[in-house]
Amino acid sequence: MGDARFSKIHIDGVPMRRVRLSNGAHLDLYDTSGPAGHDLAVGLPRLREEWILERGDVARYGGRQVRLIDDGFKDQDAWARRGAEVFPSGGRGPLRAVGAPVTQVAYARRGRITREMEFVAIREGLSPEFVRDEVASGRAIIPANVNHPESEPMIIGRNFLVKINANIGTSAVSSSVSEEVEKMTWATRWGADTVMDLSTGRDIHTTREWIIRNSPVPIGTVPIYQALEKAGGDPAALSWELYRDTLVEQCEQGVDYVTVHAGVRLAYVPLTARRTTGIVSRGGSIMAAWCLAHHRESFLYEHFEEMCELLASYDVAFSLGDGLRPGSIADANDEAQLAELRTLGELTAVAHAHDVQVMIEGPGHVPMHKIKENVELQRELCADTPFYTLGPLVTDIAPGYDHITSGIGAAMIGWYGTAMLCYVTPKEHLGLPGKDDVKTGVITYKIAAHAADLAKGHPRAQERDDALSRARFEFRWQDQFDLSLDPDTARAFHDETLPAEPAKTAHFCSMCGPKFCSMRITQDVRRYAEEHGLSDAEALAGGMRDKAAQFAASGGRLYLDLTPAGGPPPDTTAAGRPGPGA
Ligand code: IRN
Ligand code: FE2
Repeated sequence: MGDARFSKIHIDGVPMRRVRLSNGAHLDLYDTSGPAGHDLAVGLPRLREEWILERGDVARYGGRQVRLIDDGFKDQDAWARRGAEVFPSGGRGPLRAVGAPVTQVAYARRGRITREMEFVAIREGLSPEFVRDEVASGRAIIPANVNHPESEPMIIGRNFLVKINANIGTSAVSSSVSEEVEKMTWATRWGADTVMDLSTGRDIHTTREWIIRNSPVPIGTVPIYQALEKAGGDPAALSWELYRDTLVEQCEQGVDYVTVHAGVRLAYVPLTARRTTGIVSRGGSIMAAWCLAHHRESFLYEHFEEMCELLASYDVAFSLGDGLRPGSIADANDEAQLAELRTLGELTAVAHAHDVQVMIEGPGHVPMHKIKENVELQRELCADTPFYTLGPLVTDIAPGYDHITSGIGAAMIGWYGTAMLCYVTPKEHLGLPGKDDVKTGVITYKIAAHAADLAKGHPRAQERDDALSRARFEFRWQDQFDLSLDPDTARAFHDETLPAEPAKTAHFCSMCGPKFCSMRITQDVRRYAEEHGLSDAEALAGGMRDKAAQFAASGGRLYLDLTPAGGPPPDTTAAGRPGPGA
């Protein structure tokens, strides 16, 4: 998309993608792709650094990053080694609060509008006061770790644009650091609002360092994954101390929000015994295994207040994990799921009391008729905090197509008020997503989120649809491509059948051919009406008669006016000509 019809512009410092239309107009679109053309080994410019420092409530200290970075870089390729000299943060120690919480919610509650809130207000087209009030109430969060100054502020809440998250990350059997950085960049290019690094296996710290330093969007993680690696892969060997150290390490590095499965309590584990698919959450199953092995209450639940104090001093947000989410249609909205949700409500109140930002994770696998109840219960039990759901998949019968089964649920749940949708790729349940899967997942979820924005009546959402509809009606093909979520695919599909440049201005495409284009006929009708002083209905009748006469005169042959270079279009049989064997 690097051509002249697109450009990155800044409105009061906020990046937008300007689409220049062929009729002289333009449309500015929300843009998640971040600054272009930087050196990966140096990282992105630190947009927020000054904002953070001028507040005067954080200080640098000797963190533990440098040593860990050295460990992690043992067998990376050359570009990675070069970066090791630069990272982390130019060798400086991480920032941490010197006293009171340095969270966006703490500022908002004191009535303060931060630079982050101003940025978000421009991005969303709303007033900074509204943004502040939503954050103060806990209805929205701005994930913004003081150690991730490279991020461009964004907001997650039911009264803002619906956001989407893309999961990436290495596993023990697949993928390298550079591949994951590329996936992150790729995901934000297509519109991911946040990215979660779910790396397991080797080099977790290093992978994350590269991702954070180059990410213009907030980064989320599930710290229990790294803690489990440190425990040698044995859940029973986990401890609060090991977990806490891992959490500190990630806060120092710049992780913006963390999934914490603190709602998986010992007493809830038996509730999953008769489920069709038991516990499907990775983090949930790790915690359940720990609780059972020690026959003790979850250390995440017991040490929750300590965790709040820690997160408050970096402004890391909680994403309270749904460790007991249903993993099948049969298990949707069952007692295990709802018991956990009630506990998440209780923990929300604790986090809010500590001025920590919170959102709540939700399912999973839920049939359409049980989706609404999920949103209503979450709102009621969790004080209207942002809901962040994984899909949900509305049926289990389509492995290989779970971006679609879940995209349906995502659109519905977004419409009911879910603030962020965690994407599902076609590889779900089958394997680790590659680059193509990441793009498919992101585009699918942009569709779901945008459909929800439209249904919720967001004026900016409608604007884009109207612009594209007009371009389609006026046969401005280039504009139609440029306004679409995936211009490359739209253009490629069009060009498959009509590749010639004149076809980009033609008043038809190969779907209907020149004579059967409804939009062209409508335009002809309007012109006919103007010329003959008729009403639209009269003109339509007249126009259709004329068309019928023309068609009959042509002997019923289509594509009279245009035979593209390289032979006739392949779908002429569809237009009534005899097919093979006829
Ligand atoms: C989102 C909503 N519910 C779950 N998610 C995401 O699932 C969560 O944010 C994380 O990215 C991913 C893996 O979570 P589990 O399987 O460890 O629960
Ligand atoms: Fe699943």
